[in-house]
Amino acid sequence: DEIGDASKKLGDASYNFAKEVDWNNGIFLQAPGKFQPLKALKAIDKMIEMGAAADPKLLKAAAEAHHKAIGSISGPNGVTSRADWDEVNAALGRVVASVPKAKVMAVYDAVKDITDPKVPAYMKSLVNGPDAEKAYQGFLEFKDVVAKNQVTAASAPAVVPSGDKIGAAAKQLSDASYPFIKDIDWLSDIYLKPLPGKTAPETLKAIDKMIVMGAKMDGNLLKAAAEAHHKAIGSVDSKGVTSAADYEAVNAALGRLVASVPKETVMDVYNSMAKIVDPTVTNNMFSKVNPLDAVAAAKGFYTFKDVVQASQ
Ligand code: DGD
Ligand code: CLA
Ligand code: PID
Ligand code: PID
Ligand code: PID
Ligand code: PID
Ligand code: PID
Repeated sequence: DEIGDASKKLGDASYNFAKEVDWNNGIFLQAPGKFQPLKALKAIDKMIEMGAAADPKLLKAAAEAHHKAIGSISGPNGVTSRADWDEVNAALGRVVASVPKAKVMAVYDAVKDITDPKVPAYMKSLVNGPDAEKAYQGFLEFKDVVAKNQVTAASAPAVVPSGDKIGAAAKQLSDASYPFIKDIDWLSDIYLKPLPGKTAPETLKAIDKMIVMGAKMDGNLLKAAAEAHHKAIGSVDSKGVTSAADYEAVNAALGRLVASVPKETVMDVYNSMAKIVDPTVTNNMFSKVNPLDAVAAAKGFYTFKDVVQASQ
């Protein structure tokens, strides 16, 4: 396709730049300016809306391309192979082309809103400047090909299941865990801190397992889960807490999503996360909430998972 061809030209223009970026740099975990969690949540919300509008088949292909690219990483900077770099660009270009332009620009504008204007120049100062300029020029040409192939209407909204066992179990889980949800400090910057003692390549292994799980998920249920999160973000209070009803809808959507992949795929995520999440992290989280609320939530979760497993 045209986007695939254009990705080769983009690769010619940008792979030198890709090799110069230190992909393992901890700086990418930082907020790109002043820490403004509620504004950042708005930017994430725009990404969720874009993801929900995208063609599920193309999202799946993009997840697969990222998984493959993680497999060909080499060198201290963590760069993928030239061929996989091109494949990721092509896959993302196709995702972008599957949503209306306004949804893409809404992400751009919302991210711009939380990004200090000095960030781009600082990023450029870390690489060879002319290579960054060449890559940007290549991106501008690529985007014209994407725009030419872009849809004008979003894909149809998800079909949301109802009257199922997971929906009923989600009500129980949500009633049991909403007090815990209200105890959590959602506006803290602790969630942007690196995991103690873990390097980027170690963390990437766990992310890779999530990508693999995402690629196996039912596309309609993934879209439904994204829509449920978008709705939930719409009802957050000044502390970032969503309504009880929207919280329940998120749990139901995520339970159905988990049930759409094999148990081993879910356990691969859990086991790889358990390798990088030290008990000091979970204990620290626990120390900041009402312990009775956390235990009630945990009981709710371990009951819920049996219902999910039964539909898996
Ligand atoms: C937890 C899990 C929450 C941990 C929160 C921190 C996670 C941070 C994730 C880092 C993100 C990095 C990626 C994002 C970066 C993006 C960058 C671009 O507190 C365990 C041990 C292992 C815990 C770590 C693994 C967590 C994996 C969770 C899935 C990951 C999801 C993905 C996250 C990121 C992205 C999302 C999109 O399981 O877990 C607490 C448990 O810890 C406590 O241990 C459990 C035992 O495992 C279990 O066997 C049992 O003993 C239980 O139960 C206690 O404790 C007992 C009874 O058996 C129950 O019936 C019940 O009564 C209970 O007691 C009541 O207390
Ligand atoms: Mg989510 C999970 C935040 C958007 C899909 N997501 C999580 C949690 C965290 C979170 C609360 C990971 C850390 C953790 O396990 O804490 N997501 C979060 C935010 C946003 C977002 C802030 C922003 C909008 N997510 C989002 C989108 C999608 C997903 C758009 C795609 C549709 N997310 C997704 C999945 C999963 C998460 C598939 C998870 O599996 C993971 C999770 O919750 O695992 C348990 C602990 C969890 C909580 C504090 C909230 C859940 C409360 C449960 C139901 C009860 C509590 C049990 C116990 C006390 C602690 C967990 C024990 C553990 C062993 C399971
Ligand atoms: C400017 C000035 C003009 C010239 C110009 C110009 C530049 C405009 C630009 C630009 C626009 C632009 C847009 C970009 C957009 C990037 C979008 C990224 C989206 C990320 C998402 C992430 C996600 C996911 C995912 C799917 C999940 C949801 C999420 C489901 C269903 C200024 C040059 C024209 C770069 C969507 C993918 C996992 C949230 O106009 O004179 O330069 O860049 O998890 O969805 O699960
Ligand atoms: C524009 C203007 C509108 C019209 C429009 C428009 C276009 C927007 C577009 C577009 C946005 C867009 C985005 C693209 C992004 C590509 C990103 C590629 C990333 C590749 C990576 C590869 C890798 C790895 C990996 C992880 C490793 C690092 C690496 C570590 C720690 C402008 C059309 C709407 C194409 C990250 C995955 C292995 C490097 O909005 O008027 O056209 O395209 O090895 O991580 O090692
Ligand atoms: C233990 C001991 C026993 C008792 C027990 C026990 C507990 C086991 C547990 C547990 C397992 C477990 C699993 C959990 C899994 C969570 C998985 C989360 C996945 C997140 C993903 C994120 C993503 C995306 C997304 C889609 C994108 C890709 C991504 C596309 C196509 C220890 C109780 C049995 C919690 C997949 C969603 C946006 C990466 O066994 O005695 O306690 O928890 O962006 O894909 O866009
Ligand atoms: C298990 C054991 C295997 C069998 C198995 C199994 C099950 C795994 C499961 C499962 C995993 C799982 C995960 C679920 C996670 C639910 C997470 C809910 C999160 C809700 C949120 C709501 C909100 C918001 C929001 C953003 C705001 C904060 C809030 C800010 C900054 C165990 C079956 C494989 C259900 C986060 C979105 C508005 C609170 O593996 O043997 O069954 O379920 O307002 O953010 O304000
Ligand atoms: C213990 C012992 C067992 C019993 C048990 C137990 C307790 C475990 C616990 C607990 C685990 C736990 C985990 C919690 C996790 C919360 C995760 C929240 C994530 C929030 C995010 C918010 C955000 C944003 C956002 C984008 C911004 C950055 C952020 C930028 C650029 C010990 C009870 C099981 C509470 C990710 C989205 C706005 C950070 O296990 O016997 O009690 O709690 O602002 O992006 O700014």
